[in-house]
Order: sequence, then structure tokens, then C-alpha cells
Amino acid sequence: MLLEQLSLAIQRGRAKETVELVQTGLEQGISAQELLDQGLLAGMGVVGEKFKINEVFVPEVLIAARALNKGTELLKARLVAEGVKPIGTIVLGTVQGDLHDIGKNLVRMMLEGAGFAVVDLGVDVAPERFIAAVREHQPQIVAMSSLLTTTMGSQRLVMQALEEAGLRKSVKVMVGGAPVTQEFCDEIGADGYTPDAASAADMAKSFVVAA
Ligand code: B1M
Repeated sequence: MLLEQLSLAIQRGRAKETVELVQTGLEQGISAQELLDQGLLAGMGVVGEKFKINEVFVPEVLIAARALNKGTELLKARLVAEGVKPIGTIVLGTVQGDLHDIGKNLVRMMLEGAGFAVVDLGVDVAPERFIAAVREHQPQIVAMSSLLTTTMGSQRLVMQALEEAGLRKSVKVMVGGAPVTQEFCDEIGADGYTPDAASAADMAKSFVVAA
């Protein structure tokens, strides 16, 4: 019951209610893992599905993500104490020359909502910064966003940099952004393209499950 209410609070983007329900849940002895999986992430999953079919739009997703963040903030210490680990690590960024970050931030929220730890490198990320982040964080996945036709080429440069650094085989690479296509993904040798943020989270999950 409380878990269902928590899921609904996320779907409705109610941050205050989310925090109250998480607090009550903890007081009732529900584990942080259950509150996370069956409450917060279940709610964000529903939002992601609705976003995919245009039943909700960017503002609703952002509001739901804000509520999710409030809820997870409260759970963080408990999750660490309970030894809960993220399902994988993803290095994410908008590629060099590109300053668009609204879509990339949605992708991050969906990935976090799916249980990943996301190292967000921000915008205008040069290939060498992707490489340094892969060396430092040893992610399972590198995810790149590009909103300009002129910066799609930067995704190719990251692929080349990964090869040259001998890191290509250690990660799956996902690409996306409005001008990016499956054809382009295949051409540069990336592992996956998705047209929207919710599908990106689904694909990322499938990569870590298959590994
Ligand atoms: Co710019 N801009 N912009 N812009 N801008 C576009 C992208 C453009 C299509 C507008 C147009 O001309 N109609 C056009 C690109 C044309 C092209 O190359 N094909 C354009 C241009 C030309 C430019 C400038 C060059 C303009 C200028 O200065 N002359 C300049 C470039 C700056 C730079 O990056 N170097 C520029 C600047 C800007 C602002 C700074 C003003 C601002 C960005 C603010 C910000 O991001 N913080 C901006 C904006 C807001 C837009 C539009 C209006 C909206 C983009 C957006 O946020 N969409 C856009 C026109 C439009 O789309 N109507 C436009 C909403 C967002 C949720 O969608 O990012 O596509 P999107 O993300 C989607 C999917 O693509 C996917 O998931 C998201 C949704 O689920 N996705 C992934 C994204 N990344 C993914 C990664 C994945 C998987 C899925 O896996 C890893």
C-alpha cells in the first residue's frame, strides 16, 4: 500500500509527499531497497513508459525526477548501510562542440531511475575527457548525446579515441540525440541507438543483464 502510494507520488511529481512516504516507510521498517525498487523506481518506470508514448512530456518528467531525487537523497545513507549497489556505472556526456543538455539530462534521470550510477560529464565533452572518465570510473557503458548535425562527428571521434586507448572492448557505447539515427550508430560502430530517454534506460539495463 505505502509502496504503491510512493510510486504514485513520483508519477505525480509530488516531492513533499514522496519524502513523507519514504520517512514513514523507514519508520515502519520497510527496507531502503524495497522503498527504492518498488516505490521510487517503479514510479519513475511508469513515467518513462508514458513519456515514450507521448502520454506525458518533458516538464512532467523533470518534476517526477525532482521528486525521485528528494526521495533517494533521504535513502542514500540507508542504502549504503544495507550494502545496496547500483546495477552498473555509466559515463554520460553531450559531445564536444555541443551545448544542448536538456535531452542528456533526461537520459541521466531515466538511467538513475533504472538504478545506474551515472557519471555526468556535462556538455562540450572532448574525446579525451570521455577516455579519462572511462579509465577513472571503469563503467560498463559510455553514453553520448548530440543535438547538432555538426557535432555528430564528435561521437565518431570518441569511438576512435576508445579504440586507440585500447578501451573499446571494455564498454558498450550508446548514442542518441535528435539528429542521430540507427544507421549512424552502425556506421561509427557504436553498440546501441535509442530515440528517447526511456528506451535508453531499457537498453542500458539489457546490456548489464546480458554481461
Ligand atoms: Co539549439 N538547435 N542551437 N539551442 N535547440 C536545435 C537542436 C535545432 C534543431 C533548432 C533548429 O534549428 N530547428 C538546431 C540544430 C540543427 C541541426 O544541427 N540539425 C539548433 C541549433 C542550430 C543551435 C545553434 C547552432 C544556434 C545558433 O547559435 N545559431 C546553437 C548551438 C550551440 C551549441 O550547442 N554549440 C544552439 C543553442 C541552443 C540553446 C543554448 C539556446 C538551447 C540549449 C539549452 C540547453 O540545452 N541547455 C537550444 C535549444 C533549447 C534547442 C531546441 C529548441 C530544443 C532542444 C531540446 O532541448 N529539446 C532545438 C529545436 C527543437 O528540438 N525543437 C534546438 C528537448 C529534448 C528533450 O530533446 O535533446 O532531442 P532532445 O533529447 C531527446 C532525444 O533526442 C533523446 O532523448 C530525449 C527525449 O527522450 N536523446 C537521447 C538525447 N540524447 C540521447 C542519448 C541517448 C539516447 C537518447 O543515448 C545515449
